[in-house]
Amino acid sequence: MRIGIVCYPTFGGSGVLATELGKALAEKDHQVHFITYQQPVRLGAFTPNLFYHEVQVPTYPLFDYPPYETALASTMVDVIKNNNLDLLHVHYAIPHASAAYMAKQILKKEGKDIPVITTLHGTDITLVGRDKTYAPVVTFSINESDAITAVSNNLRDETFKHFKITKEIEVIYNFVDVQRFRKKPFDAFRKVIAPNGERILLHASNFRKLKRVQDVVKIFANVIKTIPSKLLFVGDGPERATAEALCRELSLCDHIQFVGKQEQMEDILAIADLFLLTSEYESFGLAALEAMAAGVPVISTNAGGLPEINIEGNTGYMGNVGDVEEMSSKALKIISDHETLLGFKKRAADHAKQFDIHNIVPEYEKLYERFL
Ligand code: GMT
Repeated sequence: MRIGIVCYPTFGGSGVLATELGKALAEKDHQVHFITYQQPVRLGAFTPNLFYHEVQVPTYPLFDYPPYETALASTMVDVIKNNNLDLLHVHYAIPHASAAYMAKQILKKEGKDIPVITTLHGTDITLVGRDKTYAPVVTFSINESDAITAVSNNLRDETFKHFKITKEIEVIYNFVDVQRFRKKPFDAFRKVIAPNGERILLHASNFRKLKRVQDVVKIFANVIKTIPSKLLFVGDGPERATAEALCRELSLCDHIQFVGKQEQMEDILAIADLFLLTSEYESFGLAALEAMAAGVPVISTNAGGLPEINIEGNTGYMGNVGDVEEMSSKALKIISDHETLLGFKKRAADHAKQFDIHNIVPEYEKLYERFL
């Protein structure tokens, strides 16, 4: 098949998932064309069957806001026509689904019917998409897609709750390449972070408000009172400064490191003992799934789709949003005792296998085949 993939090229979960999907499809001999404004961060080195088309957005003194969506739709038309694509798969509704609708209409006039599949990822529905500034266009373009998928049952339900959707939404869970995340810890790296054998706690995100990163610091402050430990923050974003300020306020700077955006998550996860995800909402929580695949148990909130991947008392534990005390005591339950920790690590790794790339990518292929 010849497939166009449209996504955000950044470190966000939707872009990561879309990129990994494209790479997996290319390995299975499909021809994959990424259409984005920048090379996706996880795309890596050149691979046969993988193509990248950059969306150029010319500026003009008249434009306070250069019309990205128009440039995107035009690039879609160009790439679909010149590469004779069979279908277009857009990740994250805004503005990808509406640009795809526009491209589809243009191509229809020229006699080509291009099926459009829209995958909903989370904030395109629960936060940004619901804003009345965007909602009419989001609703319309989702309904005009030939197929709609959501990354969890929770996101599917949220979409029906907040938008007048007239079509079926199919749930295709996010996936992880289990093989890639099953890495042996690099001892020298572990020693640098935790020189005295301390437990290593980890949080990775884009530090948006909704991640509640201050709760991560507060949980760590409770944990370190009982268990010698270190906390690693991976990623960057608007709330990083607030989290750093809280570390200083609580005199925890010697035990917490902010390492910024990192591409080799598997190497970092390999040395971690516990992953913390304190979000107010996660449609799925791909970062938590990657942690589990690396054998790292998860303490998370029970918001959104997180209970669909983090199994209470099995792969980790959950707490209500903001309930720092509950999440702290559950964190201690996991890491206080070596045998208990090993049990959680093993079960987390085993559970992640059901979301393995080899199980989920065929679901997308089956969906695509329906439109050929
Ligand atoms: O969580 C973010 O801030 C990034 C966001 C995105 O759109 O890139 O992630 C969303 O999509 C991921 C991949 O499907 C999910 O794993 C995340 O849970 C979801 N984020 C939210 O729902 C907040």
